[in-house]
Amino acid sequence: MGHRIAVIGCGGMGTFHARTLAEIRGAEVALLADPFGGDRVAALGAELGAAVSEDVAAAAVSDDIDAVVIASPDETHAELTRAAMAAGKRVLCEKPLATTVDDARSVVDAEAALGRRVVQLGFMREYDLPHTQLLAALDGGGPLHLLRAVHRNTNADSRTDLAVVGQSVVHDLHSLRFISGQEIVAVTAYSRRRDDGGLRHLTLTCELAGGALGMIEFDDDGFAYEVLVEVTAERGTVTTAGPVRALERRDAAIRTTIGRDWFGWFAEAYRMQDAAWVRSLDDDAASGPSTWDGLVAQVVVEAAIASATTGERTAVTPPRRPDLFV
Ligand code: ISE
Repeated sequence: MGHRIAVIGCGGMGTFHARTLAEIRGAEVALLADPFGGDRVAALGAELGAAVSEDVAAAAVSDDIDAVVIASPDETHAELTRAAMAAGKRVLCEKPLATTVDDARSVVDAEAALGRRVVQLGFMREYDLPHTQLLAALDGGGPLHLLRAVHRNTNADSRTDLAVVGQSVVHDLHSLRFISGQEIVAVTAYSRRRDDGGLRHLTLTCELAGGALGMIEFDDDGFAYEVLVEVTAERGTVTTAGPVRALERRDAAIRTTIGRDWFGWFAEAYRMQDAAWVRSLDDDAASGPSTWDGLVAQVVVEAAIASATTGERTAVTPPRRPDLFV
């Protein structure tokens, strides 16, 4: 027996969380909620010994559980998080926190009103071993000058700009923030679009408050799923992986080691994240990436979309920061 957890939204991500949590000591997956789950989620419930419901709103506040993982569609994250918080639940909310700045701010304000952190946001790269090693290697390296983040996805079909930037590039924006410890103050986007107008390639030059430059290179329709980070500091350059991978991909034996999606690349990071969240449930307050990180990221997401639309350098207006997150 452990913390009784509801997983809300049991598509690819929610199913992954449910199976991952079921392996973690101190966690009991008690409830799976998905309005469209059907036989698939019923089978998952049977596999994990969890109750199954189609009512996500009720699941978020159920007396039968004490913590909630929110992995439902992005536009439902903020409302479900607010409801779960109001019902006294601890929350692990998948990114993005919301699909609008106003919605993200409403969650931050609701948590600030509670006076303690109860939500962890699913920016799981903070738990990824290469990212943590890179951070450790930068210790003592002096001021940061240049951060480069490469993100290749394998989506053959177009997505809206909000989906591309708000679901995917948001990870890279958060990486720049947590690696540098600096806020992004302005963004300049260059983009190449697909024939139907969807974003395929996006580069974002991010000016950081401390003077460093962040470069994000994003491809929504790459050959395989890859995420790389390289940071140049005063006394050297550190990278999470060598760019030679792109050439090695021609070799079939190596190609199989690079997967088509993030479940392979980041599986261990998700496990570490979920385990850290379960451990934190024994503490009085949540830790890890916060709703504040989600709000700041969403503000930059909107600036990046504006820049990709106008082609202009776009300043980022910092949101008001409640004391809880200082
Ligand atoms: C997806 O939603 C994720 O969360 C992955 O981590 C990210 O790399 C991918 O681009 C997103 O679409």
